[in-house]
Amino acid sequence: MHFTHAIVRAPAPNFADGITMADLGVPDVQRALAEHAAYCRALEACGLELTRLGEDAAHPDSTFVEDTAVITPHVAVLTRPGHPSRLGEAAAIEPALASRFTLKRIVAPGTVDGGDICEAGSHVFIGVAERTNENGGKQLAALLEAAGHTTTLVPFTMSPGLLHLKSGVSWVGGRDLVIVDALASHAAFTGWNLLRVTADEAYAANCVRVNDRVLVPAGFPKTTALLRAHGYDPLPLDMSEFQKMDGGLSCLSLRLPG
Ligand code: CIR
Repeated sequence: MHFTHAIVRAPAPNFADGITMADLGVPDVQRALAEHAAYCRALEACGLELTRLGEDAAHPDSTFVEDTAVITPHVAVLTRPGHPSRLGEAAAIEPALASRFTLKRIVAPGTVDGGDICEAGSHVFIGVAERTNENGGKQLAALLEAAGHTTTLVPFTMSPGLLHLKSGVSWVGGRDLVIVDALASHAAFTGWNLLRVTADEAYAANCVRVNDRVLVPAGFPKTTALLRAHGYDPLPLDMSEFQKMDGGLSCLSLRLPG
């Protein structure tokens, strides 16, 4: 998978009013902006051209753009986010996507958050829990399969630290999945090469392969070493303020294949 572009949206001034289950305190918006800027520089360093959308104070969680769409080399799907306060984010990002892609859509009563969708080459794992419901997961599976992907629905139990499927599992290349203990025994991942993060580094399971690098949250040395040991080139980024809002590295961008 080679990415050439990404869409990002900086956190709005009311970013701290978003949804969170994390018990990590109130995020500092200035610091979040600095972390977001560093994240954007990292994507550019990986060779991506960025489309920077304006801050959207109508949606405090709108910096987490990944949840609004699923973009693969073969199909682009506008999601229908699963939390009522985030539903409007899909319409807000639609113009930026419609200018590039012929969009498919998840329709009611289906809901899908992009954070539940884990692409692993041409195979796609579709997490089903609170945000992505079974109806939405099946709609997405049908759209992806019509475009040539294979899919697996992965029912899981949402918990603090595991808001989305990708909070707990990321594909980094080949058959390699970085994964938390809570998901490692799931039948969906049988036959994959599981790079298990330790419980104290569970947040680092949300990492992102971007061309030659793997973006990882800073402060998780065992996961960074694990990735290096498997031949990957990790690029640590400070994510502290986004972690306070249950956000992982992947959710801050929509990466677009070239
Ligand atoms: C939410 O609860 O929806 C946001 N506060 C965090 C969303 C993070 N998205 C993601 O990891 N894909």
